Amino acid sequence: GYDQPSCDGRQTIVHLFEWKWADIAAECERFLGPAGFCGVQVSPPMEHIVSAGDGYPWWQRYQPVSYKLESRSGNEEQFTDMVQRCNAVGVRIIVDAVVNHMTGLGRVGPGSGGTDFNADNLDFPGVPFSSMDFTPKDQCPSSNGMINNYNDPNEVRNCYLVGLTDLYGAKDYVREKIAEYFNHLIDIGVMGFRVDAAKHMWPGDLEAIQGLTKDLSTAAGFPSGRRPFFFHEVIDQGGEPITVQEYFGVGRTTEFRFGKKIAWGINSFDQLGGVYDPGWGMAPSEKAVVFVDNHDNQRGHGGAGDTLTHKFPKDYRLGVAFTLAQPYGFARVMSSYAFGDDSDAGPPHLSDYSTANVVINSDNQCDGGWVCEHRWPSIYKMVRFSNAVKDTAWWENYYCDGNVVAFSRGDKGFFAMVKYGTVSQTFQTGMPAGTYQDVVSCQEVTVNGDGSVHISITNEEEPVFAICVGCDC
Ligand code: QV4
Ligand code: CA
Repeated sequence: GYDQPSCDGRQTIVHLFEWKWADIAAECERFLGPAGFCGVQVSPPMEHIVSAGDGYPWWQRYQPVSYKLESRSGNEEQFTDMVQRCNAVGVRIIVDAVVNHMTGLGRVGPGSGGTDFNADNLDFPGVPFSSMDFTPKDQCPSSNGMINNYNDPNEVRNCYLVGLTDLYGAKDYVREKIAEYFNHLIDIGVMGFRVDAAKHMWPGDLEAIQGLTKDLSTAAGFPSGRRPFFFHEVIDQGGEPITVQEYFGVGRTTEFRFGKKIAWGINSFDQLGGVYDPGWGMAPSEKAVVFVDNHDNQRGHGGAGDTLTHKFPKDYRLGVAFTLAQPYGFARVMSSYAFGDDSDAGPPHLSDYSTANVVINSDNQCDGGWVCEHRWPSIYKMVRFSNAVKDTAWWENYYCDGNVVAFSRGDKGFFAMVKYGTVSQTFQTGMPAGTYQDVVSCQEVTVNGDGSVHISITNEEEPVFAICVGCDC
């Protein structure tokens, strides 16, 4: 089904936000493959607007001009090379698919691939889309044609999201053009799609579009008959008529409530036990994509508020480590660039505003404005833990005293973290007796015959401990 990633059971993807294709290819080979990542969510690869007037912001890439693979991250040849090199080391590519709309009103060409267009005339010759391919005005109930009222599903789906020209997903031609874009990417070897603004598309239209997609490419190493993985960006925090549940037939959904729960829970450990709250309408585990923050809410865009980010490194590490240790949802790790107070700022760039290379220092951490949370030890090492415990049920032996949280994952793993100071304490695990190495600190511990273990967490900046069967430090 659409909700199953195809990466041999690996459990975590990373969003390499605004990275160039050549850098992602290198990162797959030198880091993500060995670390056990399932895949990479890449920035939208299609042709987009170029807006000097707005200072070449990151959000240019959420305004499609055509489905040519010509973006700030590179061209089609570079994209294909990335997909092949990542696939070769078992890391799959997930494309951020912006198909609810084309550019904002008032925008004119050329786009990043040199293609002309005129948004006010609804003319996008690079696809081509013309005025007949956009949602007819009489389908949008709002007075100015924009989405103002999120309590009206017709308005949310049929009007313009912040002035973005809304594609008419009910139309066969539109569905076919979007599916053609997806199939082109599937032929190149991608594994799946994060559907941008899916809340603004009718689930029935998505079902029709996805129904036109090919199975994953066997030439790229996928088993025959495998459907692409789809997850849908639906910001549902309760309180609006559009819910994540409407999208379960077409894949997984982004579960924004999880990130909020993590922020609250890191603030007050007592709340962490309730990260999955079905009473709040949260998606069941097998339908949820979970994350601590994303490229929007880390900078005050969609769904912001109560969000942990790399700007608070210790809390952030605790939040992500806990996310990767616990059993709910399919996890995505954010990898950012520094943006200070400028929420529009694009990625690190050269004087011509082309994206700068990612810089990796001798300590394996990033530089040059790239934050690379995914390389922080207590984050990437927990990817190994989550892979090792994947077949276990919900957590067991859950312990929380307000300052320390610990739990085991069946007979495969045990996790603990501390909020303030250090800890030296005995805990109950479900693990077989033996000697294990904490994947984070590399210290050795012994699990006794009764499953108990005495551990010490002494690194106050990275106060996370995890042992698992078959994991080395
Ligand atoms: C401006 C005016 C409008 C006017 C319009 C047309 O503000 O009033 O109608 O011009 O003249 C940018 C600008 C925005 C501008 C718009 C159109 O910020 O001011 O409108 O472009 O030119 C990203 C950014 C947006 C950005 C957009 C397109 O976050 O700021 O808009 O890209 O470049 C909701 C949705 C959810 C969405 C979230 C942000 O339910 O789906 O808002 N999240 C996704 C992406 C997000 C992206 C989009 C959707 C759109 O994750 O990154 O928006 O593709 O919660
Ligand atoms: Ca729409």
